[in-house]
Amino acid sequence: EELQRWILMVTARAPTNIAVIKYWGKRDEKLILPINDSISFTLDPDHLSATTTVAVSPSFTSDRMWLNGKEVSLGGERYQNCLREIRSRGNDVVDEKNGIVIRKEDWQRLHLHIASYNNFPTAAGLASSAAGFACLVYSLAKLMDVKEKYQGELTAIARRGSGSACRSLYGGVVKWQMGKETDGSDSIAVQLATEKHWEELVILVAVVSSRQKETSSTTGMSQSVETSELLRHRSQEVVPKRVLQMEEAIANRDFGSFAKITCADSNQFHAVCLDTSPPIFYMNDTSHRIINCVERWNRSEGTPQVAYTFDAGPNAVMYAPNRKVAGLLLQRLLFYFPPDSSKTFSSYVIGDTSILEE
Ligand code: 2P0
Repeated sequence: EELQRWILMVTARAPTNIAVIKYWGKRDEKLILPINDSISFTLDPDHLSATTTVAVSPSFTSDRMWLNGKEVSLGGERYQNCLREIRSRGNDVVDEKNGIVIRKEDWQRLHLHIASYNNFPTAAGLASSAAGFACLVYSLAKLMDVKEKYQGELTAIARRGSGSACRSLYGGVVKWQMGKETDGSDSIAVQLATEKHWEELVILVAVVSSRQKETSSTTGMSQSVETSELLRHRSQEVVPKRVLQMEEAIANRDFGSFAKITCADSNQFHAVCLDTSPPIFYMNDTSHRIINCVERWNRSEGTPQVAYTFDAGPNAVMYAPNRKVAGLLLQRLLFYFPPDSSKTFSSYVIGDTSILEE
């Protein structure tokens, strides 16, 4: 009995990622298999990341999870799929110093406690599921000493939590290849370039509204697949070519091409949302003003200075080629959205990531 009073834990951190070629639409909703490839940049873990501690102990009587200090249900199918897939791959874990011996088959009966925190407000409408599920899968894999049988196996498990989560298991530039198998074994993320590849690039996040979005990504993309003809054209004709162009632009650090493709892909994604029945509106007036501001600046310079991209919400993410241009961008944003306006727009800069808050 005395020997059973132990707890073993692992803590890990995973950042969120921002897609420049968007994932929108599933061909298999249960396995979370997409209808096109997507490409994203994983952010620096100091900002917009999830930190998760997973613990196992013979004294735990059920699997439990706390998110930002509040207990949440693990009953959902996505959590259950991730837990089951990781558990079935668990290995023997022996901690001789503390006399802990866990056999691989024990993972099926031992219970887990999971505590996860986001270092950014969940309510800010910035993707938290990507960082959250990537971090959960990674920390559980460490705890249970899971070894990948093939490169990217863990990304395929994170994908079962949330599609975009598979891209957060790697840093730098990551491609989620849609794959062609029906079991999803080849629908994995691959790293296209490390974080060292394009170090001068600055990513700026402007929080336009912290209101929760009305249509979840999961629901929205399902409605788009059902009703949008533009999405069929996008996934079959546009994205395959765009992915190749984007890979080339990134490999060459060609900011002009990168910016053009990034903006075009964001705009087509939001056009697909409008083409959905009933239409989905993720951007608001402020989002549109930011697009205008960037487009006018880019046009006046004759070559793209910055790129913008918007996900399933009104917040803007902007890419600048270096700190100097990022500074000029921030100046422009502060001019158009002054901090002392009646809306008490305030700004704070956290390293390379600046957040404008309404
Ligand atoms: C992306 N988004 O590529 C796109 C762009 C939103 C717009 O991935 O149903 O939360 O969990 O697979 O991953 C958001 O979708 O959806 C997303 P599920 P997810 O980043």
